[in-house]
Amino acid sequence: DRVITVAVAGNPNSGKSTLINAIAGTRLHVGNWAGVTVEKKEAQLDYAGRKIRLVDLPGTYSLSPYTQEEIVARDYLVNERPDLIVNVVDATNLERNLYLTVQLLELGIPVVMALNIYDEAQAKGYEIDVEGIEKMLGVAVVPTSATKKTGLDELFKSVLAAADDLAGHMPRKLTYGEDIEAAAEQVADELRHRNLPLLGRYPQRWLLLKLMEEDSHVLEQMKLDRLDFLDQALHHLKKAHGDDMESIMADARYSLASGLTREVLQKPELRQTELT
Ligand code: GDP
Ligand code: K
Repeated sequence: DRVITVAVAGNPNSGKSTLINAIAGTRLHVGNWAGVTVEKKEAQLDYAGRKIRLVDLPGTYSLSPYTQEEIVARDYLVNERPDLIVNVVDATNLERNLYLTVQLLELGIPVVMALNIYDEAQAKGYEIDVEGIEKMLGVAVVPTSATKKTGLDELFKSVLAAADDLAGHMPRKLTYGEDIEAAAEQVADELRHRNLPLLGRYPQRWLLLKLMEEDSHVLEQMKLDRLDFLDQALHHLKKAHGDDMESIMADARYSLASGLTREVLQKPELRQTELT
């Protein structure tokens, strides 16, 4: 029987460790990621007669190429291509957590969201439109509480359902605004005309967005020192926004994350102080 590889990704303090411990317990193996002092936790699980390999990625806020944790997480996702990603999201910090979610969706790998710390969100009176998140992102969303061990069965059911139909669980392609998408088209066009090394090796949308960001790590790996075509395609965008590409792309992702949060999260009204 095929082993389903599931990468677990999330922000620091999303409860990822607690969740993985609750799921895997003593079957967890702890080591290090190759070449770095970042802890690697893995577990082989049997669930409903299926074999699942869980790989815990370092907690990160982003998939930029700056911290060791970010590099480990993104290299794993891009190079190893797990069957799916469980994205652990802190339901009490939806907007910030969705910034990473947006980046995970760029990879074109099916995502199941564990909407964790859901108990606390409920205690705070937050109303979260779970189905709304599912519809807008094209991912399955399961409310969980890692500390109370609730929602874990449902999470695994969703993981297996996605594993059985990976193609049917591809996330929605999020668009980043007209001018960015137009420039992306231009870059994509240029790429098609060039026989670049490693072009076929990366997820295409992810690669395109990383090139747009002028991501140093990707440019280096692709041995792209001649960036004239990127410069041309991005010149207007940079001028119009008065910013560098990295900030422009980060803003686009933040505005997606905050727009989504506005749609799906209702916090209780702050009570007006009664003056009578
Ligand atoms: P990590 O950094 O993502 O691995 O987060 P941890 O697993 O260390 O959890 C961070 C904090 O959140 C700890 O104090 C946990 O006890 C708490 N926590 C984790 N999951 C939940 C949850 O589902 N509900 C509540 N209320 N607290 C949680
Ligand atoms: K922690």
